[in-house]
Amino acid sequence: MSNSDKEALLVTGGAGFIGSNFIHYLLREHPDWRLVNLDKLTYAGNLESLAAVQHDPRYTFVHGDVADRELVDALFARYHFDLVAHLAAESHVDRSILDPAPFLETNVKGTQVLLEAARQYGVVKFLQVSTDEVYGSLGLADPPFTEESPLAPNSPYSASKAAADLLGRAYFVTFGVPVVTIRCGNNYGPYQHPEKFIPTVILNALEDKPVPVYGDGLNVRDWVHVEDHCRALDLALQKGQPGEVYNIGANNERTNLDTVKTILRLLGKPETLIKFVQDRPGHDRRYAINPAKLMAELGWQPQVSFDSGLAGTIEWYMAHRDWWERIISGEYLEYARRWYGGVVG
Ligand code: NAD
Ligand code: TDX
Repeated sequence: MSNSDKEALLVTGGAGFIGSNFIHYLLREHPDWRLVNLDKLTYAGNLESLAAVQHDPRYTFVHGDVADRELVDALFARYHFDLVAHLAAESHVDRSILDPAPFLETNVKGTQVLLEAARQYGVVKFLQVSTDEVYGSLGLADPPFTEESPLAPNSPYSASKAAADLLGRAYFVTFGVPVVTIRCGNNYGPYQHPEKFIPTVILNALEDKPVPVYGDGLNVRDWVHVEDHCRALDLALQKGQPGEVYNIGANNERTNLDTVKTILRLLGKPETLIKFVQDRPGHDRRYAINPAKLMAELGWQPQVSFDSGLAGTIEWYMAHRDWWERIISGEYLEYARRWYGGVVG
């Protein structure tokens, strides 16, 4: 562990949506912490989201794969991490349906490599950033997921996340690695890749293009603003009990159709843009999360209402056209090559 009085934190997947928000959050909230961001810069990683902090002396970027054991060992040996926040993942359900293999490599093997390094080198806390999708799908009348709900993943993505969570559990029980697992519902906010639902709706509507809604549009998601997720991750790193699981939800259940209609209304666009398209195979019908444990034990409260969070997110995408246009055109990969000076793929 770190010899200095400053906390040394490894963030994996810090160039992604939640990871980049979390790095901005941590540098703001914890002026004394030193952060290392290990990210492979897949299509989902974007260093432009971190341009404002790239020269901050408290922040180091390492381009690499969490499943690369030699690299991960070298980083633990060099930086003596106190804390690990493991966010790196293949995260898009649709891609896991097209090709599950990278999900096993990154989400399962990558997690095991990090857990093993944490076991060998010792850490104060290992935060496994998981998802509500490991619990599967709810019927409309079912109570929200609790930490006791059985794991019943339905997509290759959620199965790989459940496998990673179970490895975390095993490393805690067998080896005493202080793993805390946190499972959040759907996030939204700045820096989310345009392939995900809310950015897809905003960007297509802004361009007057059809907005694709899967199936009948009545699937329900329980939305959490990324800032509220970041505050929960911070609390879990500092106060979470090893071996425990915490669910995060903000009581924001909406059908996809409601969400689309709200965004179209906020943008002043017609509902005729809605285009019902073929459903996702195995599409989970409803997620809803009971966050009572996180609230009672760690003192978390959501602070961003869905209405204000959605309006702020729309404003952010309107003000950052350059950020998303460069993703759509692929130019952000060029930026990464220049900044890192290496191969990005
Ligand atoms: P994202 O796809 O936006 O970002 C993932 C990041 O991980 C990218 O920067 C990517 O380059 C990096 N990465 C991928 N494979 C890697 C590898 N092998 N080695 C190192 N880096 C790698 O994902 P996100 O939406 O920010 O999600 C972050 C985490 O939070 C994931 O673990 C996800 O399962 C979880 N989660 C996401 C949501 C959500 O709504 N987005 C909700 C709950 C939980
Ligand atoms: O174009 C679309 N049209 C549409 O109707 C897209 C991209 C999605 N959808 C639907 C599918 C889902 O019901 O919208 C809902 C949300 O879809 P995604 O943004 O793909 O998210 P989801 O599959 O719910 O998973 C997300 O939340 C949990 C994240 O991608 C995961 O990483 C996280 O674990």
